[in-house]
Amino acid sequence: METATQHRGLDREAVESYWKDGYLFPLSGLSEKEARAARMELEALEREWLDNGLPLPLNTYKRVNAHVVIPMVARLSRTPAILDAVEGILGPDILIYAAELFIKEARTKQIVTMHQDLTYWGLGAIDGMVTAWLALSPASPESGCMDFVKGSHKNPILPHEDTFDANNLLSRGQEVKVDVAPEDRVPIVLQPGEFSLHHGLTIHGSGPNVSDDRRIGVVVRYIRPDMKQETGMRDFVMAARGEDRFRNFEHLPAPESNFSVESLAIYDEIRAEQTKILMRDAKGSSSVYG
Ligand SMILES: O=C(O)CCC(=O)C(=O)O
Repeated sequence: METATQHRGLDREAVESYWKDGYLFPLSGLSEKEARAARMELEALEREWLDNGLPLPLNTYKRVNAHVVIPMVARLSRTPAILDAVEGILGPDILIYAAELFIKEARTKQIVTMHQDLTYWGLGAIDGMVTAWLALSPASPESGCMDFVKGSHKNPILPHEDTFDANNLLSRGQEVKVDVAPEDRVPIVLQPGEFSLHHGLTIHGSGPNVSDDRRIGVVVRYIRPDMKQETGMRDFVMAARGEDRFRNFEHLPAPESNFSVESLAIYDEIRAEQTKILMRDAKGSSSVYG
């Protein structure tokens, strides 16, 4: 396990707490005003593009690799305060591995079963990946905020079971085969503009949104450039900060306009490659992967 040697944007205590617990929150990413503006921009995009002839459902683009086709997601993935905190964990060289919008509409049954992110990604049980979850609306137990299990990142990748449940926001509906006691679930309450960080092995999940508002999370996975795709298949990143001296991943351009022809073509290529990695050995199919 890493130790607290780097701490730009995070003090030593915060870095130590991340490595001890496997997560850190709440951290400030955007002001309330900036978070409101980002939510308005997203909701304008949803109105404009919901029924606008996209090759795949809008929800697929939002849920997987949104940074490839939506400039605001690429921009939010490079939010300076988030990168400063990530730098405290990963060091100065940071790549964006994935960015996703995890949205639960008001009063819906969608959940995320307890899981470890790194299970199917082919990157191994690594310390060099951290996820930032940025709230654009209140994340609370009522709205279905994430729950983390403290210290669970010290486990290896544990066995998971695929459920392919339609109410599960995960691609395979995967669930870790471990009983998590309700008292071991730490609710990650965030106000709009705040974010949490979690380790790729931290066991986490979230319940349904029983509130009257949408629960909107911008979820960005950052890696150090020395990480590798262990399956030997092609894999992709977008530059965030510092340098990539390893070139273990193919670099993607940040999109310049929403769903441009070029970015949609890149999106399809990545989706086809990542489906091979993420859905390998799957016994069912996913609505977001092929
Ligand atoms: O948004 C959620 O409820 C879960 C997100 C998640 O699993 C993740 O960020 O790794």
